[in-house]
Order: sequence, then structure tokens, then C-alpha cells
Amino acid sequence: MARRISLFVLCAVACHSQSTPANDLAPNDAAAVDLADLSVPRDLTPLHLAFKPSGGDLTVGARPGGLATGDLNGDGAPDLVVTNMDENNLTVLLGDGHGGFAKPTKQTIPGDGPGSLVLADLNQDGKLDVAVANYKSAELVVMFGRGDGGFDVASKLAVGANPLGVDVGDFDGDGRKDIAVGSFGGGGIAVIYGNADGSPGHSDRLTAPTGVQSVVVADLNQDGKLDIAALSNKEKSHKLTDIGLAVMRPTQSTRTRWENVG
Ligand SMILES: [Ca+2]
Ligand SMILES: [Ca+2]
Ligand SMILES: [Ca+2]
Repeated sequence: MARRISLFVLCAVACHSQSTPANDLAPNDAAAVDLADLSVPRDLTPLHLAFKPSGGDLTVGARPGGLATGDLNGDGAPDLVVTNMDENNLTVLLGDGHGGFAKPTKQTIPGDGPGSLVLADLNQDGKLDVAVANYKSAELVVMFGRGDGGFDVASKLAVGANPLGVDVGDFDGDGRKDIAVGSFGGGGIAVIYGNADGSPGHSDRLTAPTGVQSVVVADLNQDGKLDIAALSNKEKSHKLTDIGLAVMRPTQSTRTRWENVG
């Protein structure tokens, strides 16, 4: 029987600090000296953010493994998607734009153990699609969004054992989104180049330490080419000393040549 698991949404609440104005501090107060030296305007008090739980019962599925946000139905309000590893499905929560959500809906994902996911418009039809890494069946599943919160299964692709980290970027600069998938169980990082129809095309396999837990895509050295940073736990332990960060970047503006720089 599926466990009842809730998703908590924390809404930011802005509040200004209650700090004492500079001219109310004693002359020998160190803070007063600092403020005077920095010429901080009296009305520029620090801004802090607090968070409070959003109302409503946001129940998702058994053993949720991934969470992503994006506007699935094009109403301008961010929505949430959660993968449920023990149910082989995902939960969609359509947002109302005020922190509330419609009744959760579920959709089956082919394969076994959906965990990490990323939302992106892979087929360039203006609707967000989803790429999901199936941890147990070692597949990447691409599903195209219908624009109403639902998805149509488009394709599956075999990747390295126990894929965990997924992110997207246009690595080869052809205007189509590509997908990077890290593997916790070995197999490094797969860079999968998107076809014109949004389906996964050819791929590169980048060497990375065993135990990749997450990947992020960004132009880390600002040379105009997207890089990949991967977090790995080499010994599959929870000791910080076993955890490493690898950074890979392409050596050409086009695909196939990558180097590990860290
Ligand atoms: Ca929406
Ligand atoms: Ca799309
Ligand atoms: Ca591309």
C-alpha cells in the first residue's frame, strides 16, 4: 500500500530587520562606528526572508524521488512535478499563482524507479516537456507536454546504471535542448543530443567518478560553451571526504570533445 507523503511548499515572506537606527547607538558602540564609516543610509535596513508553509494538503506518491517546477499549462503560474519511485509515476500539481495548487494528478512513467527529472521544452512547441531518469531500469524517459499538465510518452533511452542527476542545455549550439544524465552506479555522464523532433539522438559518454548523484549545466568559465558540474560520492558513503565535484567542459564549439577540468 502506498505511503501517504506530503509535499510542503514554503512561501517567502519579506520582512525588514528591527535593528536600531545608527544615530540611536552609543558613541562607543562598534556598530555605530562601522555604520558611520560605511555611510549606510538610515533607511537602508537589511532585508530578511522568512518562509511559511503554504496551505493545503499536497499529497504525492510513494517514495518521491525528484521535484521540478515550471509552467506546464501556460497560465503564467508555476506548477510542480514530483516523481514517485515506488509507484513508477509522477504527480502534477498545477499552481494557482497564489501558493495554492489544484488537486494532484498522477501519470504513469514507463520503466522502473523514476527519480531525477528536468522540465524543458525539448520539441520546441512552446509547451514544457519532462525528461526523467529511471533509477532502477537505467533509462531516460522523455515525455512531451500537452500544455494542460499532462504528458505523452515520447521515447526511452538506455543510460548508465542507476541514473540520478539530470539537467539540460544546448551543448552543440544547434538551438535544440540536449540532456546530461549522471549515473550513480557507474557509466559516467551521458550527454544526449536532441533531435529536431525533441527525441534523444546520438550521445557522448563522459568519464566521471562512480557515484554521480547530481549534475548541473552552466557556462562556468564564461567562454560561451556550456559545462557540466557533477557531484559524486565515490564510495557510496555519507562521509564528506568521499564526496567529489567534477567539472567537464567541451573543448570545441561542437560536440564530441570534452575534458575533465576538476
Ligand atoms: Ca501553470
Ligand atoms: Ca514541448
Ligand atoms: Ca543541442
